[in-house]
This record gives sequence, C-alpha cells and structure tokens, in this order.
Amino acid sequence: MTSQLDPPSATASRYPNRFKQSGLKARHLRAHTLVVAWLVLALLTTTAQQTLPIARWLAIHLFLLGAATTAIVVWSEHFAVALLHAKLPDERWSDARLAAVNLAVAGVLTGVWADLPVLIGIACALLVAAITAHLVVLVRMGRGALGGRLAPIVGFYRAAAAALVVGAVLGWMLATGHAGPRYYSGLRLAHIHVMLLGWIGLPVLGTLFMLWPTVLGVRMTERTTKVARWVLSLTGGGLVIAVAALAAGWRWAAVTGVVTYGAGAGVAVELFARTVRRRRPISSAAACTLGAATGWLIAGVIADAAILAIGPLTEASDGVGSLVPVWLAGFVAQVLIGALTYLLPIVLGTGPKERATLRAVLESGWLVRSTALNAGVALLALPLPNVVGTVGLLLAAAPAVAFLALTVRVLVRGVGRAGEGGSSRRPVLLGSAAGVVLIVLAVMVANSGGSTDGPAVAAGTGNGAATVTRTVNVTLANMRIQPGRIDVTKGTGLKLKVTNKDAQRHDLKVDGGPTTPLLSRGESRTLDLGAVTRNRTAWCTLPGHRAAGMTLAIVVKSSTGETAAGHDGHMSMAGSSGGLDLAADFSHGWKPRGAALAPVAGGTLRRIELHAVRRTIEVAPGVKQQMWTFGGTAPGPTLHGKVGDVFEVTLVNDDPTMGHGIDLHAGSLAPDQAMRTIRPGQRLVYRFRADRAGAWLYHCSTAPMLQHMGNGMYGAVIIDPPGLAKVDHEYVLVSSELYLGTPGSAVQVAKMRHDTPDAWAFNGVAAQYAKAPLMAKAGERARFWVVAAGPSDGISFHIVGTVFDTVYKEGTYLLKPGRPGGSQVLDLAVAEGGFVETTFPAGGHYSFVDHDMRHAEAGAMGMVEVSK
Ligand SMILES: [Cu+2]
Repeated sequence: MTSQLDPPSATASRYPNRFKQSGLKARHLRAHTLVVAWLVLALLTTTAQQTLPIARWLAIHLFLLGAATTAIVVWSEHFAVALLHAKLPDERWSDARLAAVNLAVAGVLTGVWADLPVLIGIACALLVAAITAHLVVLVRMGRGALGGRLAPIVGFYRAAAAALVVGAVLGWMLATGHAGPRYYSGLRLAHIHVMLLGWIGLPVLGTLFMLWPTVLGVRMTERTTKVARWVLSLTGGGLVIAVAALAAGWRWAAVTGVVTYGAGAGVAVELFARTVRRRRPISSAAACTLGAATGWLIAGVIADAAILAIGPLTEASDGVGSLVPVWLAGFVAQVLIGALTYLLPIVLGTGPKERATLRAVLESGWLVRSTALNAGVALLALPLPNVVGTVGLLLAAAPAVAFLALTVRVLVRGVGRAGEGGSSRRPVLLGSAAGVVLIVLAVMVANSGGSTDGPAVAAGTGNGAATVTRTVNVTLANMRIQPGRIDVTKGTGLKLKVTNKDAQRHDLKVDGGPTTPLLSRGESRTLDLGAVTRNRTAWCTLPGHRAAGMTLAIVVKSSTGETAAGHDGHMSMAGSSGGLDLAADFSHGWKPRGAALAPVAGGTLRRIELHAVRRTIEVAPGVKQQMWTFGGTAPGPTLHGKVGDVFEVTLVNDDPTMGHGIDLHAGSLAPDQAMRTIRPGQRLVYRFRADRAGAWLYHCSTAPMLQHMGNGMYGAVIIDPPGLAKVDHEYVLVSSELYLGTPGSAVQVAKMRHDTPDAWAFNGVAAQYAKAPLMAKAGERARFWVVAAGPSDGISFHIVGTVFDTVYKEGTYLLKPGRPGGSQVLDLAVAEGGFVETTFPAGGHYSFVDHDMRHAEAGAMGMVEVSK
C-alpha cells in the first residue's frame, strides 16, 4: 500500500530501521511516483467514463493491478527484510522486478483496451514471471534469517504473491476468450476472489498484526506469533478451496472456502479486539478507521459467502460485483486513511509536541468524516435506488477529499519544520494522500458501473435519409448476441432494442457508432444507427466477451437482395429459419464435413463396414441433435467406384434399441435378403456389382423409412461414368431436410409427415459451407456431385455467378463442353443424383444454393471462395 512503516518511535527500536540505509529511500520515492502515476490514470479514466468503453474495468485495474500491485511489491519486500531481520536483496534485481511488474501491467491494460490478445498473453506471462521472482526472493529471505516474533507475517506476503500468479493466469483466460462461454462466469468469480481476498486481502491482514498494536501504542501480545500462523492457515487454505471450487462450479465448496477465510479473518479480529481493551490508543482516529476497515473486510466476506450460497454460481457474478465499493472504499481506502493518520505526524513531526499538533490537525472532525464514509459505503453496497446510491457516493467521497485537504495542511506545516528528512519525503506523502482520494473516486466509477446516463440513442454514421425503419430486438445472454446477424436492405433506418437477459452485465457497441451503457439483467436500451449503408459489426465491450463470441454482424444488401461486398460476403443467403439462427457460430471445436470426393482406390472389390449407431451431431449452428447414422455421420460415408466394381457392404447394427437395414440404389438384386432388417447386434453382408454409372442414394430400408431417413440414415454412392475427365476439384453434396426434436417423437414425426422441416442442409448440417467455404482458384474447373436424399424434397442446385457447361443427371449427359447451350441448375427429384461442372471466371465468393429459396434461406446454402 502507499503507507509506510518506519516510525522513529518506540516501536522502531524493535525492528531494524533499514529504510534509512542509503539508496533505499530513493527507490521508495521512485516506487511511489509509479503508484501515483497509476492513480492519476485511474482518475483520468473516471472522468472519461462517458467515452471509454471499458471505464469500469480500467478504473478497477488501474487501481488494484497498477497502484496496489506496485505498492504491495515494494512494501512486502521492505517489511519482509525488517520482520525476518534478513539481508537486503540485491537492489538492481529489485528494480528489475518492479519494472517488469509495471511494464506487464501496462501491457495488460493496453492489450485489453485495444483488444490485442497476443499482447495480453505476453504481458500476463511477464507479470507471472516477475511475481514468481518476487515470491522466490521472499522465500529465500526466510532461509538462514534470524527471524523476529512477527516472521509469520512474511507468510502472508508469500501467499499473496502465489495468489497473484493464479489471478493473472485466470485474468488472461478471461480477457482473451480462453475461458469459453461455459466456464466464463466461474473463472471470473475465481479471478475476483483470488485477487481481492488473496493478493490485496492477505498482505493487508498480515500487516495489521504489526500496525495495529503500533497505532494503539501497546506491545504485541505473546500470542501474536501463534495467532498469525493460525490466521494464515485459515485464510490461505480457505482461499485455495474457494478459488478451486469457483473455477469448477462447486457452489457449496466455494461457500465453505469463503467461510473458512472469514473464520481466519475473524480470529485475527478477535486478537485485535483483545489488544484494544488494554489502553487508550495513541490515535483514536487511526485506530477507529483501521477497525472500521477490518469490519468491512469481515462484512464483505460474510456478504460474499451469502451471495454464493443463495443461488447458482452463474447468478452470483453481479452480486459479488456489487461488493466492489465495500472492498475498495470500506476496506482498502480506510486502511490507508487509518495508516496515514498515524504515520504522517510521526514522519513529519520533529518532537512529541509537534507530533501532537499535527495529529490534532489530521484528526479534526474524524468522527464525522468516518461516520459519513462508512455510511456512504453502506449505502453503496446495498441494492438501493439510484438516488440513494448517489447520496452514498457523495458521503463516501467527501471525507476522502476532506482528508486530502487536511493532509495538505499537515504537509505545509510539517515540511517547513521537519528539516531535511521531511522535505525528501514530501512527494511520498503527497502521493499517498492523493492516492486515498483517487481510490474513492475509482470506487465511484466502479460502483456506477459505467452507467452513462448520457444519450443511449446516438446518431449513427449512416448518411442519407432512411426510407424504411426497422427495429430489431437484440438480446445479450450466455456470451452470445441474438441474433448474431442482421440483414438489412441498403439505406434502411435501423434501430436495435438491446436487452440484457444475463445475470452478468453486458453492453453493446456498434463500430464507429453508438454504444449502450452497461446493462443489468432485464435492462433495455435502444440504439439508433440511422440509415445503414455499409456492413457494420457490434460487440460487447467487456474484456474477453467479444473474444468469447459476443459479436453481431449487420450486413447490408443492395435492393436486389445480393449482399454488399465485404468480408462478410461469404455469409450471403444466411437467413433465419424458425427458431434457428443460422448466422450464429458453431460450437468450439466443430468441424465441417469434408465435401471433397476421395479418388477411386485401386482394385475392383470394395469392402466397407457400416455400423448403424446413434450419434449427437451439431446439425445447425449451436444446435445439437441426436441422429440415426450409418457409421456415425449423417449422411453416411460416400462410396466411390467405377463401373464393374464389386461392393461388399457389411452392415453392423450397433443401435441397441431398434432394427435397421440398408438399400443401396446402385445395385440390382433381390431385396429380400440383402435389404432385410437386422436386430441390434446382428450383421448383414450386402454384395452388389455396380453395373451402371451414376450418383446414387443409399438409405435405411427399415420401416417407417420416413423416420429412418429423416433422422439421418442416408448416403451417396458415386460410380464414375467411363472416360470421366479429370478436374481440379471434385465435391459431393448430399441434400436433405432436417427435423429437430427427439427422434421418433410425435412432434418430430408430424413435421416429417407434413413436410415442414426445421431446416434444409447440404451434407447434413445447415449452413455449414457458409461458415466453412469450399475453396478454389480462378480459372479452375470443379465438378459437383449432388444427390437428393430427401426424404421428401428434391433440389434445384445452382451456383450464383456461374454457368454449367456440363450436366450429368440420372445416368446421362444433358450437356457437354463444346456445345453452345449452358445450364443454370441441376434439378433432382428425391433420390435422383448427378453432377455439374463449371469453371470459376474470377476470384470472388460464389454462393451455391438450392434455388428453392425456402430451402436456401433455411440452410441449404454454402459458398465457394475463389481466390485469384
Ligand atoms: Cu434404420
């Protein structure tokens, strides 16, 4: 912290006063300059909160990660030397560690602000390295050192350093999206706890063992050493349990951990309370302020445990966030005010008389100030209406400003008489005092949640008057923005009604345009984008949320319906279908089904084993569905051969609940045996000779076939026509309908019977090649094999921007190169197949669609991305 503990008083004789050793003083001055710099930046952030998107995050991190971390690194090392009676560590290395910490913090803050994940990663690694080095120094210092009665306090500093290492890694995961939507809230809670209770809480608690009796003017009790050890075990152990449990999502274990931490703090408070009864304190103001600070620590821990206990952890985030004023103003700021009230007169005063005079100045009206500050913190902490919150803010801020004024008076008086020592310390004290005020200001921002009451409706950057105005409801929840994409005709006036449905807060920023304030659960704001003339993107500005997937694309179409050029162009035709959001992202780790046709292998006998199994497959962005499959995929594997090849297909029924069979259209044979239904666990060998070329369907032959096929049991057999030319790319696209719901349920079957699918798809997954385009180069020739698997709808296959010069359908060429005519679609009735060929004239994005637009807009579309 920004306090300093080297009083030339009675207590000083008990600890070697190494502060006065040459060189050290200058170092501490430099360190304080850094602390003040961080605090000034925190203040600037608070005043710029209307324009900064992550003002709240920045203010908290400038204060805690910048100022507090710098102060803790400097002072924990300084105190450790005194407490252990150890040798001073090498000054150059100390400087290097401090420089690394500050550089790392600057990197983290810049990286999050500018959204540069690589910088965040490097900075976090540097921070971890520097703090690990700090920890190693603290551990080594203990070896062979004499150790004083208060040596256990160093254990608090070591535990705190370990906590920061964990907190930095968690912070990196959160800020770069590595936490993932599923674990985000748990890891965020773990991060907050390990930082506040560990990195900030432990060193303060440890230091109080030394500071508290000093302020009271009494000797430490004999029990102090033992109690300090106990308190460290309880708080440190509780913190480990709490953080691990929060990361894992175990609520009751987390509550147990926080309660254990609270019990440890309670044991310390009990010792402090016993000390009080013995004598009147040297400074009642300092003692009461420190006491109140400790009270807020206990209150904060109890409230925290209660918040974690009352509901699921995913709901706890906002509740824990509302405790920020308690931690920052009630605890940290008051600890500083209390420490300075005691220390300033000692440092500045030359004799007992002058110390008393200075103390009287600093203590004037302390009861009123202290009452106001604590009442203010209480009002801020409670879930009260905004007006009351503002009162609380003023109540908390006014005493801090008053304390700064008193500090300035003391400095002006004290420095004039304190001689050499005083003047050299002037910047230190000024910095410390300014820090106290800035902390409270930071708390103000922290609590306001960046709730800019400014206009939520801002003018967009669009030009021209809007002819049509559209309002779209946009919801924020589960690290997603719904819808993830909005298609608008060029010139449309667009308004976004943004509602947060999440337990944690979010906002929405449109690039170069308006931004909502942070919205709590249930809050709504409307953003007016004006007339939209170009593609826009929008995202949540909270650190890590954009990386975790909270993005929204606003895509402009010209009046003819084609997507305007832009990097989002390859998403064209993505629409919405029923409840499906085809523009959403597929789950992490999703892979498209390869569309390339594998070349025919050597030989003429082709043996394939197909297992009938149920699998849960992501059939549309974010939509998983149990499918009945051949070989674990729907469609099943593509069989590829030449005319005259013999196929030996072994069907194994691994589905424990029902029978299946197979019908391979490419062969000609009596169905009785080969296509019979086999029971679970049975095998069936289906042998046929492919006498004729074509693109054939295969499917399950068990009744009701509508359900077996509608749930995924189909695939393609490609038998090349003789003399088929080589092309640069050869793709297979099996078209089908998608019926969501429990397979075989009345609702799902009704949709099949009425032919009202939830989506249409190529190769089983709606919109997959819009997300993962097929690739080609300008001038290259491509062949597209298409099989219409249905079960009910055929297809009118078209590639936007190309003309087919070759069409092969149902066993014959309708068109061949060299003829003057061209073709635009390959039309296939259910179970028909064929291929088309085309050459891509130039680089660009060529959509392929089922030209039945109901199908295309509901998933039967993809993209060929052609490079130059
Ligand atoms: Cu079947």
